Amino acid sequence: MEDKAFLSGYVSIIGSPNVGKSTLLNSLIGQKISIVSRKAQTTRNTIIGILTRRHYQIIFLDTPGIHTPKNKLQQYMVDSAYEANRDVDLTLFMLDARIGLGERDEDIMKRLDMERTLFIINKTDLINEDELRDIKDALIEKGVRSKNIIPISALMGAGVAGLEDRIVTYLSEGPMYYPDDMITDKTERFIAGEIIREKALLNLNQEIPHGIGVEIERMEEGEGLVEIDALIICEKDSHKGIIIGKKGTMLKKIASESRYDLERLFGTKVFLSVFVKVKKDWRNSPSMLKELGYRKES
Ligand SMILES: Nc1nc2c(ncn2[C@@H]2O[C@H](COP(=O)(O)OP(=O)(O)OP(=O)(O)O)[C@@H](O)[C@H]2O)c(=O)[nH]1
Ligand SMILES: [Mg+2]
Repeated sequence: MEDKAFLSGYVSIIGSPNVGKSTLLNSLIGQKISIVSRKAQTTRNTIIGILTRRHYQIIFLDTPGIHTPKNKLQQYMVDSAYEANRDVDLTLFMLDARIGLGERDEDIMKRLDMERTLFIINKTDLINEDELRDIKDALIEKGVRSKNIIPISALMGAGVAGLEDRIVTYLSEGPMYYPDDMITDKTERFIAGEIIREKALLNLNQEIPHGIGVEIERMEEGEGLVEIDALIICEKDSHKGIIIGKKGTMLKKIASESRYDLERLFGTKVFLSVFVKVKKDWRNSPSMLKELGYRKES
């Protein structure tokens, strides 16, 4: 009997902020590689997740939510999302079932190749059958074929295995682009910074977390431990005070939650020290954006 050909391909996950793109990536890969929070604009860079099975490899691109940019950081985020969608074999265009098809979604749809797009209605655990039918109808009215509409709950894992099977039908004969034990292109250093940013997002309110950047200043492996010095960058002195909190309680909380996740990530003890520094308007500073990895080397 002849061996089955190996299939591979690139699949982007795009959509408005907060619809659950990173949750889906983590669910497909089976490990947390992209940070998640209930706040919009959590993901800032395109994160690659690699899924390798016996007969195929899928390279997923989790992208920042598409929104109207108000500063250079946000412009970078939106550009990254559209760029990731170029030359892919398939686009997963994701909607939040509670919101349905928003105005911005219609603009995004105009830029998609309908033949190579699956429409993913996520968070179906939060709606009923009638509401789901209404969203499907709205999509069909826009010219989407009903077989290309896939309801899932990324958080609960419902429909995710079926989605993977559908994705495989869009792959073509090709190489294994990455080694089979590699699940992301991001370095441990990058993921460490993201984990700290996630804990800041979870613990801080209003505009503060959106103005935060995390720089890993030092990361060294010692005997049975990893030492990490991190810097949280924020935009205002008043923000710095809030991030540190009364008697340092907020910063301690962010650091200890981060350490917990980092120890699981590295499978070893972690010594983490986190400092806070103000850099006014860093989200519009080309040199700071570059330093934090939000701008291409030029
Ligand atoms: N109930 C429910 N919540 C979900 C589901 N998928 C994601 N969420 C929640 O939705 C919020 C946003 O999830 P993310 O995965 O960060 O969303 P995103 O699209 O990557 O967001 P950005 O990176 O900001 O564009 C988080 O609080 C998730 O736990 C789902 O299927 N059901
Ligand atoms: Mg995300």
